[in-house]
Amino acid sequence: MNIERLSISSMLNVADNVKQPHYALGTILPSIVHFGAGNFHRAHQAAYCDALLNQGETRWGITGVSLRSPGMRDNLAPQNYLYTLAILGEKETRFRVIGAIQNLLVGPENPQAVIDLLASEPTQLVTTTITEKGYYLKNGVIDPDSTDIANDLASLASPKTTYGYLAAGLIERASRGDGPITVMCCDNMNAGGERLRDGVHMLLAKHSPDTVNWVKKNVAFSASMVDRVTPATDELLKSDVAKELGVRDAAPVATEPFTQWIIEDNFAGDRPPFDMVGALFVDDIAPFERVKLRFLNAGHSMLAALGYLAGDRFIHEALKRPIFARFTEQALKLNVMPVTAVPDGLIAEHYIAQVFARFRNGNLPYAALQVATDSSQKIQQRWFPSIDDALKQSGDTNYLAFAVATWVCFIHKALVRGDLNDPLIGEFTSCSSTGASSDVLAFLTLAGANKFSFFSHMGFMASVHEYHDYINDMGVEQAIEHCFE
Ligand code: CS2
Repeated sequence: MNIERLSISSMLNVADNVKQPHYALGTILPSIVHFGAGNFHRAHQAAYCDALLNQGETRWGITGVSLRSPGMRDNLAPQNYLYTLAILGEKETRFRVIGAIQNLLVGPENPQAVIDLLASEPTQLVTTTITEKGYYLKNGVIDPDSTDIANDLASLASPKTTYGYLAAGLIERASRGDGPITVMCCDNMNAGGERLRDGVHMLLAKHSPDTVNWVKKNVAFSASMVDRVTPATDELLKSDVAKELGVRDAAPVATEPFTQWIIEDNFAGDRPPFDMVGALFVDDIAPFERVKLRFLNAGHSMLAALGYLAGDRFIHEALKRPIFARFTEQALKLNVMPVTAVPDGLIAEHYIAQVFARFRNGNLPYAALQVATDSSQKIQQRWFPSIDDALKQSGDTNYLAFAVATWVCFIHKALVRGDLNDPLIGEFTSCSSTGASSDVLAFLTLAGANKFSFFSHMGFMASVHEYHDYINDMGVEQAIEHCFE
């Protein structure tokens, strides 16, 4: 397409009906450093920052850091880091140009630049969307044997992990005597702030025990609950954006109208006034994280496995099958709800209904395989704690047992078809059998189930095996019909 590329200079040509930054592009102070500037971050946190900048809060620009690939930087640098957010509602689509990202660093190209930035006085807040696998957890704790963690334990000269960059940056910040700073998790994690703190302390103990006290006094490790369904970008989006804006964008993002950000009010550096633009500061983040993971993300992962087994490409397609919609809703209402404390004022049934309405948005197709990416890391937070709680309280766990069985079948089928995208793909490949029941134990062990009590609960595991066999014998829809209808 022979049209101009989106950039500060071509902004003048962007169609008037597209919402654009009101602030002077190029004059923003980036006091936030963000690890993992992928689509989710660009649709969520960067949109909040953009709204703040529009209100005149011109300190809260972002410098992004990519830990591996230069792809996003290569797409955005020629555009002065501007990009389009396409907000796709069921009936209406809106476009908005976001200018909150000021720069994007690629860690491996110049690790010292990232370390210096973390140490520099104007940096007040560091945030992360590095996905579950970026925390290197094995059975709930940071795995010192993973190659990347071992690299950072050996030396912080060229860190491979976010923990490594943070530790190196904080050592430098402490030695310069620069001020306090907040590190905040924006991933779908339980107690994400504590995990970041643990990783940093593990590396400090090795490399700079003297810095530990400074960190205890000057760094807040905080967490937040982030929510906005944001699929991967496809070519159709790029051409829709070009038509609408009249300029070309190599990296637009599509997202839904809904957005939510609940932030643990635990800051050491200056606190960006995100509450001015719709975020909520709370003292206790745990119930919010729990609700999101156990209902929204848990339901997503169920629909992804069910849909994949039935041949659906997208979540909204899986939800069009009444049997899957009913199954997932019952799983959340009958198995998860009774054992999940929700924040004051939230009604779980309403929350679930809203989640389903969002998932049904066919204008924003979300691939089942995207949700199923890294599922071995996801289900240990999304499903396993609910199962243990339900067993402890003698609650119903049949739907969750069936969900676990569908996941085992999903891994097997995705392996065979070459569709599996998971950090443990090598391990899954070497222990996979021919779809037999032994997969159940082997796969669940890889997903960290042995740390949970359900794994040694004979009744629960017998159900998983039984459901697994039904699914293999009769297909997933008939198996649900046979077992639950
Ligand atoms: C999804 C989430 O891909 C996934 O695993 O469950 O990314 C989900 O879309 C977001 O958490 C919504 O906020």
